[in-house]
Amino acid sequence: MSMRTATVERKTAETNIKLILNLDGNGHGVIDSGIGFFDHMLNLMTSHGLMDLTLACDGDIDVDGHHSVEDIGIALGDAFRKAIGDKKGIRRYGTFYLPMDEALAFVSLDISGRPYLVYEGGEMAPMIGGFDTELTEEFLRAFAVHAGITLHVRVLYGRNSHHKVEAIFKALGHALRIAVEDDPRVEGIPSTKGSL
Ligand SMILES: [Mn+2]
Repeated sequence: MSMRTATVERKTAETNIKLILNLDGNGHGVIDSGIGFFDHMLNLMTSHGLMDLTLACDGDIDVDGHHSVEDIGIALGDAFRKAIGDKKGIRRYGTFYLPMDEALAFVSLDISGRPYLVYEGGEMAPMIGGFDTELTEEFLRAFAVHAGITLHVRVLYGRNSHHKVEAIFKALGHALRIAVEDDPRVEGIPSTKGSL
């Protein structure tokens, strides 16, 4: 299988994003979203997902982080959908529980072509550094819709908001890695309908 890569450039009045994604990478991130904590999260997702991600976002963070985080979700979802291509030979499903100290996150996803997000993050502090915590859900929705995946995310328990969000992004990386993995026993597209 050749490297599954995609490049996305997306420019609006609110954000200017350049992104290169390689699903068959080694976990290398070169990430500048404009928001330090969000860089930390995207680096973790990249590292634990064993993808390579180069990302630069010049956004209107003088307003707040909303446009940048949501638009990065859109661009990353578009890149994922382009990179995964015809979905031949992949495992399709990925599920992972990830502990981060006292917090436990669960991510289960299906590279289905049917975008859906179920998000149960629970209560968190409103801000983590310069990151609005509620933008976690906005990122996940934008990513799921544009990637064309069914995505379920839940924080089962925990106390520290940094740990909870970190557990989500690490779990997402692992679940994506499992789902995109080449399975030599899968013949063609892994669906009895013959398409995803
Ligand atoms: Mn951390």
